[in-house]
Amino acid sequence: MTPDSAVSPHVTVIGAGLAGALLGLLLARRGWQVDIFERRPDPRVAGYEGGRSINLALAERGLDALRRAGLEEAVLAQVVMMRGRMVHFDDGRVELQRYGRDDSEVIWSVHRGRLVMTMLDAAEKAGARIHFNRRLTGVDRAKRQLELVDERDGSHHGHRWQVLFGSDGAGSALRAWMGTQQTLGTRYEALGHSYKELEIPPAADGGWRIEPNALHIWPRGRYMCIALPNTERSFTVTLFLPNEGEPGFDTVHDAASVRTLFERDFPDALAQMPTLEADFLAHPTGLLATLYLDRWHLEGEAVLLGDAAHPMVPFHGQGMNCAFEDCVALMRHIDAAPDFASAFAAFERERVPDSRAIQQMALENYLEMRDHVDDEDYLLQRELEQLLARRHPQRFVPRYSMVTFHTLPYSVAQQRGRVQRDILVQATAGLSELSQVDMATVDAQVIERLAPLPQPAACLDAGAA
Ligand code: FAD
Ligand code: E1W
Repeated sequence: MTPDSAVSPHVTVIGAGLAGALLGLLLARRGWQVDIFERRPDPRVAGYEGGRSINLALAERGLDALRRAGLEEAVLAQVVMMRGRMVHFDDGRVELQRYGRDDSEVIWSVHRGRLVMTMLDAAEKAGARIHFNRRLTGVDRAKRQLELVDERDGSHHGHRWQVLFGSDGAGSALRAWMGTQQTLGTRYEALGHSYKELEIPPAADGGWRIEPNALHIWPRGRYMCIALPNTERSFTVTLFLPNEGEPGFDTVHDAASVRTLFERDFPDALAQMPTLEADFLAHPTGLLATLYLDRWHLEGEAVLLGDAAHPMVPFHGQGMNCAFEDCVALMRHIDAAPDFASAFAAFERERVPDSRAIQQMALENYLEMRDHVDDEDYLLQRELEQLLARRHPQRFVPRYSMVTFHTLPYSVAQQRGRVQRDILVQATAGLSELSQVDMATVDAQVIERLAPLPQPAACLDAGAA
């Protein structure tokens, strides 16, 4: 479908966050007349007031989408490379565990606000109209009229719509309204854990206080801290704790209790956090949950994407990456389908299984990082995994790598990950060293059960030919 072939070339996007800004840009580039409505003020004027983590890990899926949008260069000019996870063990040991094979397999720490602003500038240049301070509060389906409120003065505004794109995040107002028109098949799963953003500022001499080219993790069993570098040479630290318990956000709730927790469990981080108590008290506590939906669209009238369609826990660092991948997939279906109803249905059919897969893998990654990083069986399995990845680079690709450095569908990464784990568990059962593993049998298993992955370069060549 093209804007010329459509009944109306007007489309309306709700939310100018990560997904909304990119989708608005892609739609405008194709010639659609785009109106984007955003609850908050223009971050380019008002300064970015992101209520959530100030930086994000950008991986291959997100970068691939930005590349297609022509924004790779502009975005890579504002990132910090992260080569691996720097694990801070509770005995004080620190170890860098590389994410990939070499510096071609790394992830990038990017400032959320700056990234959104880069995309908004490009969207406006492409002709999109962005309306800030406009919160969606209601939809009139018969009159095709939106109700919007300006939160600064409470004033009400209207807008005529033809097709609605819901990129208004995890608390989506459009999703809530769609749920009043048809069953969406929603299932909410609270994690029982929340998070708080803290800071490691630059050193007195303006330098980095800890290693900049890594994602730092302090795993502590049922809870943990992480830190991502900012280009300003500071780090955004995120503390993840159960809502209740020892420790939990119910008992860690004031300056004294947060200092006690950090003195006991995160002393090396505490030494670099002069504003710990002030940050803890000033910043909101964020909830974590997964929301599964069976339906993402209402006929050809409305569709959900990004966090509005599939809120997930953040432990794989894929929420934004997945939202960007959604935008590219949705555009592909709009291009190919005869009308919005069939485009949205095809998008839903393709992406619901993939979003389920990354939602589940994100949950599993929380347990893996908090608990297993120093468990013996787990370490032997990881050792064998690395060996198999070297022996069968086309077939045995660690699940983390399939998710982070590849663009094959998440559901394929999950399925191959199951087969790989099965091979690792079977091959190491009852063993304590790599030298005891029967490699001939394991190699045969890999060849039998894991078809070679298509090579990205080969795909491109085949496409060009
Ligand atoms: P959002 O970015 O939330 O954007 C929604 C927009 O809609 C906002 O601008 C909002 O103001 C606006 N809006 C909301 N309601 C309305 C309304 N009624 N009317 C109009 N506008 C409205 N992902 C990664 O890929 N890597 C990471 O490292 C990573 N780390 C994370 C760490 C934490 C602690 C958390 C919580 C999440 C993390 N994520 C990460 C996930 C990522 O933040 C989300 O997946 C991503 O923001 C989703 O983009 P979105 O555009 O769908 O939603
Ligand atoms: C990444 C918020 C966030 C973002 C991330 C990651 C994690 C832990 C978290 C996953 C990971 C990059 N991860 N797993 N092991 N090390 N890192 O890869 O984005 Cl909590």
